[in-house]
Amino acid sequence: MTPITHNCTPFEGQKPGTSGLRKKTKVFMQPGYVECFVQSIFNAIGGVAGKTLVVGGDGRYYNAEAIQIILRMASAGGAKQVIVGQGGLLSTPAASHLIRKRAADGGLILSASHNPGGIDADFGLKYNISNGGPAPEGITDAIFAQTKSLTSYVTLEAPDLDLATIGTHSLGETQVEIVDTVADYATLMQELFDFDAIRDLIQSGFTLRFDAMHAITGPYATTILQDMLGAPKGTVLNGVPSVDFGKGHPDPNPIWAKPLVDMVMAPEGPDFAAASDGDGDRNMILGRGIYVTPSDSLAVLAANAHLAPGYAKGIAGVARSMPTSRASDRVAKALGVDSYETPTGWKFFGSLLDAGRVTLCGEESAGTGSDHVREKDGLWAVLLWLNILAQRKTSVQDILTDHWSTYGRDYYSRHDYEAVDATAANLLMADLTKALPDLAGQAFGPCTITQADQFSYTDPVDGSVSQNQGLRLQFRDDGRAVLRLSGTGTEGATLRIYLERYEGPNGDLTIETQTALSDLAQAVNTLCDLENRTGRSAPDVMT
Ligand code: VG1
Ligand code: CO
Repeated sequence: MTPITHNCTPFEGQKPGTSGLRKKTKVFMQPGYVECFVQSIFNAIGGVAGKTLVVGGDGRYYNAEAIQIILRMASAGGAKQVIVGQGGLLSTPAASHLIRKRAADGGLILSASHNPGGIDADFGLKYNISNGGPAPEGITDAIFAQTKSLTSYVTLEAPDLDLATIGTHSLGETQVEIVDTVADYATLMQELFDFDAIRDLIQSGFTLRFDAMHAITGPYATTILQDMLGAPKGTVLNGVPSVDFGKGHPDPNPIWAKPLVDMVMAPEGPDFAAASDGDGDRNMILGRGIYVTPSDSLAVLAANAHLAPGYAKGIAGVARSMPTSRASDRVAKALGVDSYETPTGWKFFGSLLDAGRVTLCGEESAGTGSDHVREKDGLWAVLLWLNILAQRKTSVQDILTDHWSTYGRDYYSRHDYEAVDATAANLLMADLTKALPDLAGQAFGPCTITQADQFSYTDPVDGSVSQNQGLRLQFRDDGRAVLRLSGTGTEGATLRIYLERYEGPNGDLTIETQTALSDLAQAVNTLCDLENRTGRSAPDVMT
């Protein structure tokens, strides 16, 4: 099989966002589109000759076709080996683990994560580096530069490979190994957590549900929770992945996973419930009668991680994205370990994890993870929660109540305005940026701004600088609002407004969240003239 060079003209807009390139599926299906982006990745990393790559995705529409394109191009580029999940399926954390375990040079992950799937929905592709984590900005910038000047790509003429059967194939000079989707990941989880204790907890009558939302965690959760930990059949809901996620929106939050939330809020609901997203890196944690806001989940996990064998020696530090609440900082301070504030997106945690500065990382968007891989990891978070519950022998509600009475409570919510007119959203951000220097001292009802700035980040390990990472408004009495535009959407602009307010251990810890934040929300609405500018009277999603 001789590699064939095809001339091409660059596609516009192949710019990786918060987590890779995400577009409408039909955009990816244009002839040459995947090829041009993959060639740009290969060029940006100095080619793939002699390299080993991991390839897999969340199984959404076009997953299988895109993988065949990648395999042919990897072979044409001289790759030594490509390791592929059976059926082309790998969750994002499992792909990260496989890259590390097999000492691969990198990997390509096919997913648009929490975005819906299907021919009329979204598709995505991203490159991860040899540490198993998303490519840092230096590399994504180089990829984007390549996409703009690309003149040709190289591929093979070869039939599709059978991805369904475990084993090794030859494609040209390249060895393609099809591996079990779940096995290596399940083994890693077994090493980190006390499976016996969790099994005993479940045996004792503790009830749980896990909603895989018709996405990639179905097979992982079924193997781990039901087969290995003995949870009864029916524990995993929507456990068979489908190309359009059962026409749902695989985003584990109170809006899109409402049936699960309703179940757990009922008096006879399960003791514990959780859900994950399209590619398996997010988690939502619920206990009977309580939704655990992701920022609190990170803080609780940091305070209790030592109860799991994998973290028994304690944690080195905690990192959170800037819009994530400061709850985890309070735990880090009490533990006497470092805390870090990074821009949004898991790619910013990699250098801290590699340097051993932090053990746990988290984002308000339902992302939590540790140094076991270099991606956030939904099922990992679920298992760490279960391990903690097995040791503490108490309810999720009690763990939170206890946590707040020790550290105080960071009331927190994110308000999303989705698919807003992009020009209007950009103008809103530009105007607010211009106004920043004059905001300190301005009052909106009971809320007075004390400080306003734009977040820019200098990576403490490699010194790289990332500007324009969100607008921060600090309020009197320890309130905070952050505004930024999403980098994962595929339609118009999504405006995210993050609201939080701290209440000390002796304050009122039982206010309903939206009520606790209503003055702040109103202040931001007035300051930004939200209703006029977005054309919306309320957010589309409140987490
Ligand atoms: C969102 C979240 C961010 C997360 C990213 C990828 O990005 O806010 O915290 O890292 O999605 O997660 P943005 O730019 O839309 O705010 V996933 O599970 O979609 O890979
Ligand atoms: Co995801």
